[in-house]
Amino acid sequence: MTAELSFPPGFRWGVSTSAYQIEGAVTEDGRGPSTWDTFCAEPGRILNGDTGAVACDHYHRYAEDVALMRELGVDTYRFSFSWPRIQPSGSGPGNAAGLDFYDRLIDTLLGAGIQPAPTLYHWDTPQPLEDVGGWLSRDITDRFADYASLLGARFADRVPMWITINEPVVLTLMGYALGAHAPGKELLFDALPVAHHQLLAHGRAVQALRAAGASQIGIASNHAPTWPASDSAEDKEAAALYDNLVNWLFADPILLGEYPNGMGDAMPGPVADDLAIISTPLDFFGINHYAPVSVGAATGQADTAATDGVQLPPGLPFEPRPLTGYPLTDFGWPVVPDAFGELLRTFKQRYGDKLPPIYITENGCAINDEPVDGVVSDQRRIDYLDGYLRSLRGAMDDGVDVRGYFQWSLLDNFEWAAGYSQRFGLVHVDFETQERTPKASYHWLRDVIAQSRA
Ligand code: GBH
Repeated sequence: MTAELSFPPGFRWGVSTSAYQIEGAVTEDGRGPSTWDTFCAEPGRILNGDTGAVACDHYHRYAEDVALMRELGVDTYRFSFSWPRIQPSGSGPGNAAGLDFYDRLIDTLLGAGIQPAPTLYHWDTPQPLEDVGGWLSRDITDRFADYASLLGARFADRVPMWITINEPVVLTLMGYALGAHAPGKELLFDALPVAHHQLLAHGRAVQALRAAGASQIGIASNHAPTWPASDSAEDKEAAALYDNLVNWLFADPILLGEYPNGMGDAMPGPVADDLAIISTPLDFFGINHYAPVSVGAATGQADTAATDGVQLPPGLPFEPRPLTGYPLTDFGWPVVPDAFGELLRTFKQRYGDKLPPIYITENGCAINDEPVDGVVSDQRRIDYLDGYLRSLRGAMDDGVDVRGYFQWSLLDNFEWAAGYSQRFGLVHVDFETQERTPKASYHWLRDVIAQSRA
């Protein structure tokens, strides 16, 4: 079966993680508090009261984890810098011990022949910045530009690929509009400035990194093909609005220099000047993709799988509906390989020659199989990856320029509001003992990568 999964020479294979989800060591070596430490401490926020305080203890076990990557055969590792480890108060000079950790990690990766591809920000804001307004305040864009300069100055000589921000849509919706992620605000449409400030921070970080000598700079943006629940005009209109809010509100400003459908009017300005910065050309566009979503006009029967269990407030002009007829992952997300190719073709169609090369910066699924006699037989993850990789390959045959695929995730880890209940890893982690057990899907992907290089 895997023989047909052939990819062009030079196609990059990677795995992705993020700091708060794997590192642990949240009070060590001068790390400051983050919004996620705060959020996890609030009763009822995270399933089972889980926190990222220990997570995969990657802060101490990074060498073992890099060895697992090397054995898997990936050439790229996407991780994130913990902002509160580097600037504990959110501004000022770098914390030496925090920077040293990333020196060790980066040097270990390079020694193993693996290209580091760090993300500057994967949702863990230094708490002192949140205390003065967080992403609702324009000031954070200055702080983020300084943070990017600091990282560029320190690491540009050894880091060949950079990602500014992970999924600005999820921070906006889950963090500030619906309150399911840190910082837990429920502002609904008043959260829109959070989108604009992240986009502006992204553009300023691209410029700061380039000024520091970095090259190969992009973003990791989450996208879901949005399908009208029916052919009715009401459902189509609701789906189009949702599509603009979750997909194009974030990609259009970056790739076209404009907001979709006049949505810029809702943004804090000077919007036109900001858009010139936001659309600073990128070396690549990173797409995170998991599943499509079906959307219809509001009827009060919203499906909460599409909002990761969050009940949408009444009064919204749209609602996600169950997408029936597909297998579900253990998180309840539908498995629809064809939607991946559709998404990539949509990007090519929408942006044409304004679209830089694409990297898939995340794709994967929660399949919660446990070890039996030391073996994790996660055949459903293999089926998911096989289907999605073939769909991706088909889009490449249709002319979409995809340069690499980074699977989410190397390890089972802290899955945000779901705590440790959802396992996305190719490697099983026993969170009592920290024992790592490569799953069947790890061995399967290792073979796919090896064959694609043969
Ligand atoms: C990513 O978020 C995150 O970057 C990463 O930290 C996280 O661990 C990983 O994914 C797994 O969750 O419409 O049925 O697809 C992805 C966030 C996932 C949010 C899909 C919306 C919709 C469910 N998105 N989710 S569905």
